[in-house]
Amino acid sequence: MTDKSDPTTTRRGFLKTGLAAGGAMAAGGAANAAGDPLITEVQPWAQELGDGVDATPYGMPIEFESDVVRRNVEWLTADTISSINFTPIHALDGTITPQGCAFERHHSGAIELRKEDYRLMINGLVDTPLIFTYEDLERFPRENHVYFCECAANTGMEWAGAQLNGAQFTHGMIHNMEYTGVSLRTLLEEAGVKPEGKWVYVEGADASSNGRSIPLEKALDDVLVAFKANGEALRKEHGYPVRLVVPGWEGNMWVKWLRRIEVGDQPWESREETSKYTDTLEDGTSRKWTWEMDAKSVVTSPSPQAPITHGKGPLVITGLAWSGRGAITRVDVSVDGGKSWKEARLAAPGQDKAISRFYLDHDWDGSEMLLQSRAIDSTGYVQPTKAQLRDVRGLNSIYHNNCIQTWWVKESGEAENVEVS
Ligand SMILES: Nc1nc2c(c(=O)[nH]1)N[C@H]1C(S)=C(S)[C@@H](COP(=O)(O)O)O[C@H]1N2
Ligand SMILES: [Mo]
Repeated sequence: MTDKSDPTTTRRGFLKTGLAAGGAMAAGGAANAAGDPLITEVQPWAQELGDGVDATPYGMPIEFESDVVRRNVEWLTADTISSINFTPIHALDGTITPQGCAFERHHSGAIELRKEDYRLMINGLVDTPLIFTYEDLERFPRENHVYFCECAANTGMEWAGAQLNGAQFTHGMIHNMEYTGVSLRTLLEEAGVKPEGKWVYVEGADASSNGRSIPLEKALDDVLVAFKANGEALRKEHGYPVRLVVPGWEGNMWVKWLRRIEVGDQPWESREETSKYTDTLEDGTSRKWTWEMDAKSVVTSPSPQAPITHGKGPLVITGLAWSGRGAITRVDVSVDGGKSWKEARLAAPGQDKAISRFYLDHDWDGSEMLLQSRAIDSTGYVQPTKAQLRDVRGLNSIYHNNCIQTWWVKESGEAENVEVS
């Protein structure tokens, strides 16, 4: 990429020139092999010894990655206890979210609950009410599954117009982890659900209790009582020692510090499913029981927090796509605000109710772009534009905003959150 004015530069040509210039790619064209001290001089890290194996019994990210952290937006909530922070999706790649930077949403703060003090009760319309200790749960057949968890309020601040400047803030109320646990079906079968049993009520051990009604059909389908995430114990903030995993359904139902499951014959109409987590429409009425998270996607890079810094030529456009109704089958990317679309490359075949990573290997001509992505899932559903969503839902909603996101990428490579109508 020595000749930045040549618009015909192909990827292969680019790589060849890069090598010929002796590593000019990384140094932005300033260095060459002969004069680059990083190559010609023995560096400090090669003149001394590194850390011993006892330096970090549990490893933390290297200091140079210290900006890849959860962030909160102060004015969103009255305090940081009943609040939310956001996953730095603009800086991650692949699909698995490390627990240490996976968004947190608490209604009464993250509590500390020892395994020894943990109890899970199943009561209500069952043959035998049961109480499990943590050790009891470990003796049931175990399963492993990767699922995304998205707060229903993700992207909720964008209904009226483009507001928060960064994918972390517009789309970061999501994480995707591999869970280990026992299927809820197994535990319900152990207790024996009575024929009148049609719903379960799940609640947490924290002060908020965060109780929700789940139809029995879902409870017997793919819901997990999980105690590990990404191979290790759940972090305190994600519900240690045990949380509920409700694949494809809104994050609020994924009860953390799970303490009780009651079987009943009708829904409980709790706070979290009446005054909260319902969707107010244009005429003032509200939709309820909107559990499933519809197909959605976002370009994570380039984006406002991940500008293009390397000039025109080869550019990796990447992002995330997911659907609570199945697997992602296709993602399209537009660089012209939705006038034309190109099919992106999925890094792996879409998995049921899990995040997919997509890439578009693009040759950027250096002109401004209106960058969008559009997800399509295994039901054939196509992610809607903001206008299409507003037509159906109006402007009163907070939850379940799954519209197409637009980043205005400028000639400088900087990007801004904008709306295309
Ligand atoms: N017990 C309990 N469970 C809870 C909550 C809570 O405040 N208490 N918050 C819910 C909400 S609204 C969401 S979006 C998810 C977030 O899970 P996370 O904090 O692991 O990201 O947990 C859900 N489970
Ligand atoms: Mo949530």
